[in-house]
Amino acid sequence: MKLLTEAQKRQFDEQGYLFPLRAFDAAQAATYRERIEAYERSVGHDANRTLKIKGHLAFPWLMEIATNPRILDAVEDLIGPDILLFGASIFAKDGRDARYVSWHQDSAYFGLTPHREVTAWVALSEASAMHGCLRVAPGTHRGPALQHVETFAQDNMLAKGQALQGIDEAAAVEMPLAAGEFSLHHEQMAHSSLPNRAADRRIGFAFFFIPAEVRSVSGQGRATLVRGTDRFGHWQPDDLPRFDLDPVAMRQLQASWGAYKDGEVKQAADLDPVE
Ligand SMILES: O=C(O)CCC(=O)C(=O)O
Repeated sequence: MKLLTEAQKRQFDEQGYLFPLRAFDAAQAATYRERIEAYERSVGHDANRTLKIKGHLAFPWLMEIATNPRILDAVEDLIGPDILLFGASIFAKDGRDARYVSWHQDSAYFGLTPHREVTAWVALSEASAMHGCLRVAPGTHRGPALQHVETFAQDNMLAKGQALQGIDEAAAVEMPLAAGEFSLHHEQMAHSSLPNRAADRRIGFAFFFIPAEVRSVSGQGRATLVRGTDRFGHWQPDDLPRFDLDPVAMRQLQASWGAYKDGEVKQAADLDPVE
């Protein structure tokens, strides 16, 4: 084991989530936050509009977070040594912001098989219960693929406002994090978050990791080997940013976010079984 204890690994396997773990200190988190906010000032809109699905292709320093050794050590303890990063999305709520994230399973839209993806949600500012931190519904990671209603609700931060019905709110577990900490959740874990009732923003970046054996159900996707060896070749390499907002990498980012948001991406429960 590289970072986690046996008890932490067991907790993840049985419950589907783990927190809090530290990636970097609060000062480093503040530096990353400032870079996000400098980008928002320069483009004149909130980063949620653009840094989605392949958000890590916008800036080399986002790849620096994605390859943070503590994050990769924890991920390796859960999915093994050959790790690909296939995506990353920002989830930034303003202070006193009504926006929320409805209950959903990432596995419904990721199009991966088998379901071994793990998300590291990294806090770049404080994410307490008051700030609308991530919440999970323990045990839902064991499946099955649940049916989402696509609401496209205005304050819902998900692209399709996809929402699971009937999740037991009373059993939900909140995962508060300090700036620089991260949580881990399994791709089938139902998760959500409430509005931010605090004055400060709540900024998190979610990084999506898979073991190299996992493939996309919709042909050869693109991903970045961040540790170990890829002996399977299921993924073409991403166009990584050589510098901030590298146009080549940004083209890939925009194409994948556009295809996800506007395209006909179907949820798993609507597809024929592939396994
Ligand atoms: O940040 C949030 O509130 C939701 C994050 C999320 O849905 C995810 O990390 O998959």
